[in-house]
Order: sequence, then C-alpha cells, then structure tokens
Amino acid sequence: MTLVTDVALRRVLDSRGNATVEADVHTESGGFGRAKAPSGASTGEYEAIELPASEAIASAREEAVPRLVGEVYAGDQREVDAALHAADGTDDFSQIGANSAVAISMAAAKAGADVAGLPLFQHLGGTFRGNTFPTPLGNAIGGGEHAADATDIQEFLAAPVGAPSVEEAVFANAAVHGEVADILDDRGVPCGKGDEGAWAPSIDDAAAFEIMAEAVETVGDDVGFEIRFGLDMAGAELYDDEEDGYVYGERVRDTEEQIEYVADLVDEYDLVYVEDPLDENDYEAFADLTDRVGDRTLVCGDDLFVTNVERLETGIEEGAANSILVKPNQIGTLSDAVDAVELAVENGYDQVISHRSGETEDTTIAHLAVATDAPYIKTGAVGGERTAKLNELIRIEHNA
Ligand code: 2PG
Ligand code: MG
Repeated sequence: MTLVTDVALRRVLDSRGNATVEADVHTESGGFGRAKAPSGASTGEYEAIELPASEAIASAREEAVPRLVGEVYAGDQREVDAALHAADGTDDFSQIGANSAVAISMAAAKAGADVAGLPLFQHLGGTFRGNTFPTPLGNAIGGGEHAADATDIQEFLAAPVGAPSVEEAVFANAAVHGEVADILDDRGVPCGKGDEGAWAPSIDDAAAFEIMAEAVETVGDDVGFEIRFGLDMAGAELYDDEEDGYVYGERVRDTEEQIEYVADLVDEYDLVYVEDPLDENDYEAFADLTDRVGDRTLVCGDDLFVTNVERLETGIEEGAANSILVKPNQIGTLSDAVDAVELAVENGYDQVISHRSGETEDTTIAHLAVATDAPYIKTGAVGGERTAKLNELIRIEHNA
C-alpha cells in the first residue's frame, strides 16, 4: 500500500451536459486512479447531498484533500472513506458534497488497484469472482423524470435472465432496444430518447407494457434464451401528498390500489423486477406488496433505501422489499455502499448495482457489481456512458 501524494479535482461534463466532479488520486509509488461522480434526476429524499460541482470541488480541496495527501494509503479504502467522512463532518456529505466524496472514494480505489496491479473488481474483494456475472437490466422505454411527455412509469427494463454470458446478455438488451424502435415505427409513433438512452415515446403505460412484452418475446425467440422484463416505477415521483395517491395523468391510485395494480402487473407480464413501486416513506406498503409478490419477483428499494444501512435495517425489520438498489453516490463512499451490500446479502436481500440518469464514462459500477457478486446491474442498454459499463463487463468476462 502506498500513501496518497496528490488529489486533483476538476469539473467535467456528464451525459446531460451538466458539470460533475472528476477526481485524480496519485500515490507515492506511482499509482493512479481517476473517477467521476454520476448524478440523479429522480433523486431520493434521503440521499447524500450533491453540491454544485464547483462548490463541491472548492470545499473538498479545502476540507478533504489535506486529510488525504500524505495521510492515508490508497489501498486502504476504509481509511480513505473514513477521512472523507471526518473532513465532511456531517451525516449526509452536505459540506464537501457527495459528488466530491464519491469521485475521490472511487479514484482512490482505482489507485489502490493500480498499485496492486489488479483489476478493480479484484481489488474491491472479488478475488474469487469473475465466473458469475450480473444480469444487466437494460432500459428500453422510459419516461417519468427522465423524459417529458412519455410514459408515467420511469423505466421499462429488459432482463435477459437466461443469457449464457454477460456478452450475450448485453447484446440481447441492445436488440430489445432496437426491436422496441421497430415496433414503434410500425405503429407510426415518432420518438426521441430519454436521459438514459431509452425510447421516450408519447404513449401510455399500457401500450409500453404491450410493446415490451412483444419485444422481449421476439428477441428471446431470436437469441434462444429467456428474456423477461421489469420496471422502475419511481413511486416517490408518482406519489402526490395532496392527492394522497399515485398520479398517472388523470388517474389517481390510492396506496391499496397501487399495490393491487403492481401485483397484477407482476402476474400479467411475469415481471422479474419491480423497483420503487411505492413511495419512499411507505415501508408498510412495500412490506404488503413484498408479502404478495416477493416470492416471484424482485421488489427493489431505491429511493426507499438510498444505499443507506440504517434505512435498509428498517426495511429488513419491516419486511419491506427483497432487494436493494446500490448507487455509491447516494451514500458518498464505496465503503458505505459495500456495507449496504453486505447487510443486504446477510439478510437474503439481492443487491442491484446501478448507474444514475446523469452518467459519465466511468466504469466503477461494473467492477463493483462483479466484486460483490451482484445478481443484477442496472446500467442502460445503449449510449456511450451506458455502454462504457456494459463493455467493461464484457472485458471482465473475457479477462481482457
Ligand atoms: C433510478 C435512477 C437510475 P436517477 O431512479 O433508479 O435509473 O434514476 O439517477 O434519475 O435517480
Ligand atoms: Mg430508481
């Protein structure tokens, strides 16, 4: 392990054209790591705080860099992340920004891997990993906060559960994305893409379900393995306090109706995955739904858990959800993200490692998914910032 000798921070572009934080970590023995923070649009109320990039950089230069340079070893991730917490001094990274924190945390991990001469996933704990791979969830149709005038449900995700390799799975998702375009074209529906590269047509959710069902079946027949699909409903965005229910255009569903609706969808479309079907404050409703369909689908908490061990503990106690979405920038460091994974796994919850809607070419989450043996990774289907992770998974599979 070698001492951190320099931490450089700068503003770079993310996929939405917004400024984000890039961190470079250098070590005494010439190790180097570079990482960038992603950024959410449908952010959870309880996420760690992302500051404007310039502010986060200025604050981290003042508070964090002096606690890292000459003070911590790049290979000791816990020490690096503890220094970030100490520099910040709050419980939500509102002082240095979770965007600065996560960029430095991930860059230090890469520098540690560089010093050790290991691929990042091995450095992160995956020495015996690399033979099983996460199934990629590929966003093919989307709306909600990620695209205007499209579906109410935020993401319709292809899930190539029967794929024999990550390579075939990645190509299957791209094929589903392409098949959706053909179906939309046949129906004469023009459309652009949302923030994550999914098609964002002006159709209702019912039409999107039909199109997804057709697309996964057609591509599944073509490739000869099972492809199912799932959803990110981003329930906290659909939920309206004043309406006391989930708003779908003109229609409002109260909590009971929402649970019923989702349970019916799971059965009608054989959904393999349902993320945030309910509001981020409603553990009880999550528990009710999990009770009903948790034996046959993954009920995943994203805004519900925000990669936060305390919120996950509450969920476990209440039986809310059976899987957790893991986004390192929601909590600010890799150590915190891994703590959430470990607690999840100990309690029989599956972890799904995830991108954000605002992304960069950073590939850390591909390595985190392999390192933690995650059954799923959610990182889009097409678009350079998404394929950066997917292609990295293929390289890991090929030991390249
Ligand atoms: C989500 C994410 C990623 P955002 O809700 O799961 O798909 O979206 O990054 O906008 O929170
Ligand atoms: Mg989500």
